Amino acid sequence: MREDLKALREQAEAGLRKAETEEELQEIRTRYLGRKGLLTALLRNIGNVPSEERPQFGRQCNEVKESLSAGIDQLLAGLASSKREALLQCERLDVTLPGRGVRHGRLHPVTQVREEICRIFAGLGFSVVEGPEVELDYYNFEALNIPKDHPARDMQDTFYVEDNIVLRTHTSPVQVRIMEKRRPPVRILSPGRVYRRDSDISHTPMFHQIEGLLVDRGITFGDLKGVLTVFLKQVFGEDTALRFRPSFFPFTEPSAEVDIRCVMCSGRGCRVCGQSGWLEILGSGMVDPEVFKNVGYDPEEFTGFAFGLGLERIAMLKFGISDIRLFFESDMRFLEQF
Ligand code: 2NL
Repeated sequence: MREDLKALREQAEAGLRKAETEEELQEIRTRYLGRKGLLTALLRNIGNVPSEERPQFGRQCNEVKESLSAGIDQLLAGLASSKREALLQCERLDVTLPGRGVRHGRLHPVTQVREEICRIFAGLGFSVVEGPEVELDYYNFEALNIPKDHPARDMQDTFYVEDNIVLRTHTSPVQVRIMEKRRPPVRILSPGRVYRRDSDISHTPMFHQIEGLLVDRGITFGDLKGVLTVFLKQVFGEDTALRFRPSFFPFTEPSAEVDIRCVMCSGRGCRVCGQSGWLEILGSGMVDPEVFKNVGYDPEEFTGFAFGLGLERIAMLKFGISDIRLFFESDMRFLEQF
């Protein structure tokens, strides 16, 4: 083999051994086998080769060309297959793995209790009404028979926004507003946030209340007892014993607090019921005639009863929770239990 062809072959083979990428291999192909490549040039100048060596030189050139081309193709194929192999490795997917669980949300315990109570009263013909949390002094106090200098204002420490504007301390003002607008019969339930300046293990400055109001001709204390009995037995169980105890509210007369037999100790006496065997659940009473006069109802024509309860307290008793502040800490470990 002529020296120039031999040198070219060795140079090209050394290049192939060093090449690591597809680009480098394509470059070698172009450099030696391209239209302006080195081997092509050698063949083009075959005229300079003595005529008796030409056939052999031509054949050898073609052999080098074939072997070089085959070498390049083989290396390219090798690169392509290891690239594919790497891709398969990193895209590997185990279809037999169990799926990732979807974490379900759930209703806050206070929401659960609110919905349950609203559902029970909906069954008794009550409809849900709502109103402002920032309320006029008039609707929160005056209209409910609690005048400015009345000692009852001390019963519920109030957040004042302005002179005559407060954060409502109960949801009764919503019911007053409804009575101003509608003639009896009225059967309403007003759930919502209320605010009092109070904070300890059983009080938070904001808590949730539900009040109910029923007004019609001929409504008696017997209706109050009947409706609240049906309601409390549905929430706490048919066998729950009840107790109606005389009480006082400026907006009802007579007034009664309703107790249930302690859900923790069944009346034997425990820490939750303060050894009394009874739990205070709600306040209630026959709507005071003064309140009716304030909304333009004739107390000689209409009577009615009203009641109010704290939702957190009900939820604490229902779920056995001992600290009211847990409801407002958004701790998932607590909330996920209900
Ligand atoms: C309690 C006591 C009560 C009422 C709320 C009421 C509303 C109107 C007229 C008369 Cl518009 N009364 N509401 C009556 C008695 C008791 O709530 O301990 N709440 C947590």
